[in-house]
Amino acid sequence: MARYVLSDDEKNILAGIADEFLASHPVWDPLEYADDIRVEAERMPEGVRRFLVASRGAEDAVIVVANLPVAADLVPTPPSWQVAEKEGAAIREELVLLLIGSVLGDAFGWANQQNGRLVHDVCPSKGQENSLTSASSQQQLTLHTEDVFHACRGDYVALMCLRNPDAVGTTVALLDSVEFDEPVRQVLHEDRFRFFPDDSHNVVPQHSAENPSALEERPHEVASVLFGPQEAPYLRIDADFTSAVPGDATAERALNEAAEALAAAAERLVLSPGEAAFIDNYRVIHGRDTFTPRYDGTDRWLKRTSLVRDLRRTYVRTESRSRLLG
Ligand SMILES: O=C(O)CCC(=O)C(=O)O
Ligand SMILES: [Fe+2]
Repeated sequence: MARYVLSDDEKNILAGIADEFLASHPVWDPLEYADDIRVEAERMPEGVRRFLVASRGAEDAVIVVANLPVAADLVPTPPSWQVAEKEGAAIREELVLLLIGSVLGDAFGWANQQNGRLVHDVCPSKGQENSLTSASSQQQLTLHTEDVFHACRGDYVALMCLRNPDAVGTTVALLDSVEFDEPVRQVLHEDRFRFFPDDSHNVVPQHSAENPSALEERPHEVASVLFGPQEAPYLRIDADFTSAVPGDATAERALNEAAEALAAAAERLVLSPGEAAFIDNYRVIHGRDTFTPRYDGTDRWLKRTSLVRDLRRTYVRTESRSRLLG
């Protein structure tokens, strides 16, 4: 894990850049402003920029930046992302996340997730306690590759913490920390697995405990779990939304083994307010521990976005010149 803690001076400079940007762009439209935000990021203090560029080059598994500015008078944690969107909650923090993230990659969103917003809210929501989405709380969020189903998923999932009063852990498991036996490793490198859209994407048919077979009907990709350089592979896996192709018992065993080995290797990262983690979505899977939601405005609250290293590869793949996929 690579970590950089801004000095208070650096924090104030970053807050100043964000305030100036918002004063000159009164209507917050991050999809529209993403390129301008990268230009402004050049004004950030050199130390943090050098750190981010070096970490990107080294492909550090988890990149953490701490002591980022968070408003002293932060509004109460919204009860859902829908309310956060309606109220424009914590916009300056969204901008700070995009400023830092722009050094690592291009932010993008999904048309069918959180209403096509570029930056999402992660907060517990009533009725979602046991869902398989980030709005859950009382159910463990299984280790996953973010947006495992899509070839254009992010190179990084970016999480910035605004509140975390009960020190709830984000779980991370590094591919580098596990070793697979040879036959299993080889199977994981073969196109014998199906990757389905998760429940945070507003896809039909809706999937739930009552309707598990709905997952199978969702459009999906068939690909390998491990890919890229044999000596230092990348991975995609989400035990809840990945399965072997029908009838392939060997692939199914390999998948279960991989999920178990990664779960056993999981570490805990407790994000504090003002701390952002950029999780390498090709080398690390992540999830979250359970917690008891408060629903009184003091709950855990993160801002989230996804970053690709080069959006133009996405344009080629999706045949659409858009930061919004799907
Ligand atoms: O809440 C967390 O720490 C992680 C949630 C998550 O997996 C996500 O927002 O993508
Ligand atoms: Fe996630």
